[in-house]
Amino acid sequence: MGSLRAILKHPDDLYPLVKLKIAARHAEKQIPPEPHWGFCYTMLHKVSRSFALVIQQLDTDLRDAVCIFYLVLRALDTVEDDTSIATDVKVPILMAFHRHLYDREWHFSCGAKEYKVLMDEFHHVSTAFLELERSYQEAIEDITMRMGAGMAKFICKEVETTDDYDEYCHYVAGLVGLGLSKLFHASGKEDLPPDTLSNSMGLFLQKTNIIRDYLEDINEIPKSRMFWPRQIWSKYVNKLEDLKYEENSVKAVQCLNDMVTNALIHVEDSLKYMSALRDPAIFRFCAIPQIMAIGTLALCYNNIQVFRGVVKMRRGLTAKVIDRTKTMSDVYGDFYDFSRLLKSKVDDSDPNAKITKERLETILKICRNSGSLNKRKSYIIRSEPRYNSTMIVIIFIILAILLAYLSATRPRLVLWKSLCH
Ligand code: D61
Ligand code: MG
Repeated sequence: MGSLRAILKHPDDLYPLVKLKIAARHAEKQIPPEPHWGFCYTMLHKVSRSFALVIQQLDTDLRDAVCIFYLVLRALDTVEDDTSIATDVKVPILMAFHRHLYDREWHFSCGAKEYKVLMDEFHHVSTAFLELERSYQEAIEDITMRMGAGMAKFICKEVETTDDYDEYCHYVAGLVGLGLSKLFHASGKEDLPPDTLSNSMGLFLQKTNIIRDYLEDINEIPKSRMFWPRQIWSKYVNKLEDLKYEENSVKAVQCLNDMVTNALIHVEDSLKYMSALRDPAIFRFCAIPQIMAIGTLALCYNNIQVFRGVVKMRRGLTAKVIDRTKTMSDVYGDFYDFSRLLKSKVDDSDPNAKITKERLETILKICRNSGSLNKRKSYIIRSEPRYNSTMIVIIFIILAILLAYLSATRPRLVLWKSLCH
């Protein structure tokens, strides 16, 4: 019931949360009847925590292509991520994955839970892939080939320098950006942007993931996974895992702040990429994950919790972002708010304080120069809940209606549970 407290603390989260839940249910109801497409969309909802909803909002043929693109790469990543597969088995699978797309019989069992189902029944994904238009197939095949080769390269190589770090992130996420840009272009809805901009979109998301997932990756069984570049962490500790020990807290946070500062480099390109998009659905699909990323960085910066457990934006704030991101003004506004929040956390004693502030200032300036900041109301930076008597009455009525509704239809209790999850 921890989230009930969160809703009481942030009462205006309730409306977007309910709206999001309704949208998710609606999306689930729209799952196509053919068994292979049914499997793909069901799987998409199961394996992608954040991307399923935004993919679902795209128009039909592009949506199918992006859904298959996601599942193919998620399957490839499941092979990469399974630390129990021996290197000499793993490398050839990664290298040949793009060819398996054309073979309906092919499958390779690995991963766990829903990822294992995806791998065991991969024939549904290849069947759906074979029904896509050729231009979509070519883009997906090309990116799968390049990502598989890049992942194979890094199975045998550690992320030493920041250049290695950028190269690894290019393979696993920058290429997704390149592939998506090709798919958007093939749909006839968008121009083809420069590769460097598409790459930055992916790097910004992947670096945020790598920063946030420090503990999960280092504690991976049977073998820890290390993506933080030695060139950065060696300034603070002798071994990457030392960052998680309490006696190194000060160094750990400094290293974390260094990593966040490194990720901020990509914001400028990302904003440029998004500002060139024309289709509203594609725009939302691209913008929502980017806003979540800057929000996550603002939450992680100077936060020792990154080394102790999971640090995530609260569900209500995520729901608000999904609900309110419509135009580039919303993106500038959110980047502005989160950058200001981040800047307020920078302590002058931090070894990178100056460069961090410079990078944030650059972002703030771009947002200010967009000329769209004063048109909006910030919903991100607000320290205390603003209760008034009307609000309390409204919350009470909504809760009463919800409870009455839920107790009348027992199976729907699931809705309430998932809202409070
Ligand atoms: C616009 C909109 C979405 C974008 C984009 C531009 C540019 C790039 C990306 C999405 C990709 C961002 C990846 C960030 C999350 N990282 C991962 O999932 C890691 O795996 C990377 C390899 C598989 C990529 C699969 C993928 C992800 C998002 C997509 C997509 C394919 C296709 C279409 C749309 C979005 C990470 O996964 C494990 C984990 O996060 O738990 C890892 O293994 O490092
Ligand atoms: Mg991976």
